[in-house]
Amino acid sequence: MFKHVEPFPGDPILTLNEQFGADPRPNKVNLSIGVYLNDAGKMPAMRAVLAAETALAADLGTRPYLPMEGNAAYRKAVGALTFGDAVPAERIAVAQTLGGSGALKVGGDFIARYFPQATVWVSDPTWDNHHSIFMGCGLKVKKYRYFDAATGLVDFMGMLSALEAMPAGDVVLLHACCHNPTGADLDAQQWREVAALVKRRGLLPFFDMAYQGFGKGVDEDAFPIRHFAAEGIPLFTATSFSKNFSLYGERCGSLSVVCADAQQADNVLGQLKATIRRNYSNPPTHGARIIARVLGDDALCADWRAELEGMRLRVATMRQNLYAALRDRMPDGNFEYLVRQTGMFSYTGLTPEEVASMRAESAVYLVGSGRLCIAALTDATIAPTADAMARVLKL
Ligand code: PLP
Ligand code: TYF
Repeated sequence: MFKHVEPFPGDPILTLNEQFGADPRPNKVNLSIGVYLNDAGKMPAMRAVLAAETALAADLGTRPYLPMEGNAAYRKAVGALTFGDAVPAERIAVAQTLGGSGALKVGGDFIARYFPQATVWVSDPTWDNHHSIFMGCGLKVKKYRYFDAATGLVDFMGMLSALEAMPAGDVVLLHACCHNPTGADLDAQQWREVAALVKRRGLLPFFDMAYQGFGKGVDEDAFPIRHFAAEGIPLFTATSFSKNFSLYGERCGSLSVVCADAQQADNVLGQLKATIRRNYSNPPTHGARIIARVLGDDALCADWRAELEGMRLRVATMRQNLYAALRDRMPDGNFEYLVRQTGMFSYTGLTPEEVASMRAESAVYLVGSGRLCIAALTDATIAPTADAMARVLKL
């Protein structure tokens, strides 16, 4: 019956993570999967999350299904966290989703139904799963110029000319901050230019914000989304609380659609509900209750923001320290890209062969593309990582 089912080659990142788990070498360093670790090398349980969870434990009660669109308090708080006061809430359809991935899937299904001719344009390179998710929705996916390997920064002119050439009505996927996998982001002025172009050309932006708070700050990272929305551009936004609440397995995210008026937003929300109903019916309760409680309580929210800011600054310090360690070992090398890129990742420019050699000889794991997860570095792993890079680069 199942003879025609081919083996799954595995996800490039998740497979590496499994290989890392099975690696018996005690000094191994995992800089492959995109997770934030604290300086003890552990995934943190955030203070405000634990406080909210303790309070919720006193009030467990029954566990009915949530509505298709999710927890109402969560949706309201997430809308405010994403959009600030850029547009009235009544014009935004917000659904609770299964992480950022679920938001992309629900959004992709909606696009496939209401904009079936649209191509989804993703940056070259992008998170691999963008291709998989949108193609899985039956959409055509194409790449736009984004990264300049020579500078390690955005090829902004290349990006603008690619956007200029897209047919009106096509969807353009934009990383709001902390570009995965390159760490190369646009600055505020560049975002303003992109907004003007998108508006003039009638493109439909789909923001993916999986790392809010890890770039410049919680509100600063949402700037492009708020700016586009304030410019009156209809848009989609997928957000994720996996990293900034360290709640990976709770699968908390959101999909928002900014519409022209409240009537359209009502209709769009209705069709998001229909999409959710035929995918998984309704989202889980626990993580959304925690997040709604934290975001809805001034003291807990301030504590969450403060702890997240500490995490953001720790990543920035790891960037500086890796940069300094590489410069010490390879004075002729150019590692400026590390301190010019932002967020949880950097694209090192290491080849797949060099990455494989680092893994085989030094037990330091990067993604084959050369992506290094800065957020997983610690004081203890900077030196072995720099040593491993120096060994393969031989500068
Ligand atoms: N989008 C990007 C760019 C990501 O890097 C990730 C996670 O790594 C996601 C979406 C999905 O996030 P989640 O784990 O919440 O599904
Ligand atoms: O490291 C990355 O880019 C991600 C990590 O459900 C990830 O692929 C892992 C599991 C998941 C979503 C994202």
